[in-house]
Amino acid sequence: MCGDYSNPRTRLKRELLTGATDELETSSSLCEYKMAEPQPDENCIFCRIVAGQLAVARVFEDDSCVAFLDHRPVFPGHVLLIPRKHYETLADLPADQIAPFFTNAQLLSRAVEQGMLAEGTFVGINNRVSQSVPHLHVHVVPRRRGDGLRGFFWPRQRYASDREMTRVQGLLVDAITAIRTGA
Ligand code: TR5
Repeated sequence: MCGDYSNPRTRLKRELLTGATDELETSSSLCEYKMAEPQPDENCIFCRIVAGQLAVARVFEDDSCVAFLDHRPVFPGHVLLIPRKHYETLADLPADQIAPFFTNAQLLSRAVEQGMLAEGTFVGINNRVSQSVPHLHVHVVPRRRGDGLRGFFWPRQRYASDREMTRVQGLLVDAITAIRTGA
């Protein structure tokens, strides 16, 4: 198991698997577990943006989130939505923050479309791989037909067989069940 025990979720997993509790309070289920409040990280560029220490072109903010223009946009109007608190990836976002966060992502996807007279948007999150800033952020990029971006940015492949596709389906169904039941 990977060993970043400063991450409460990782520590909880270890606690569940080994019974080790360190200084943490024990918890009988993931639902009861109290996540430690994340502290602003002075080395994090997005925490510094939230704190107003770096000038950015803000387009939206509320109690939980800030949104601003990406300074190297894919297209003009490319916005980043971030939680004020320092959560590294989507997996780290607490359950009670999911609705506010994605409600704001929806608002921004409407606003980017409307404000930029775009035909659509691309909405995406890099988690760890290709994530250059380790503070959760949603990209909202205005899209137009013929704008040069082709769906996802990567080449596609086919499953080797229907059986292989079924095998992968099973892996994901099992993982989803394990996460939902805390197994
Ligand atoms: O590669 P990922 O998905 O992590 O996206 C990070 C995004 O943050 C990139 O699209 C960058 O262009 C954007 N970024 C990085 C900085 C920055 C920013 N957007 C606005 N203002 C920024 N400042 C002041 N500093 C950055 N390092």
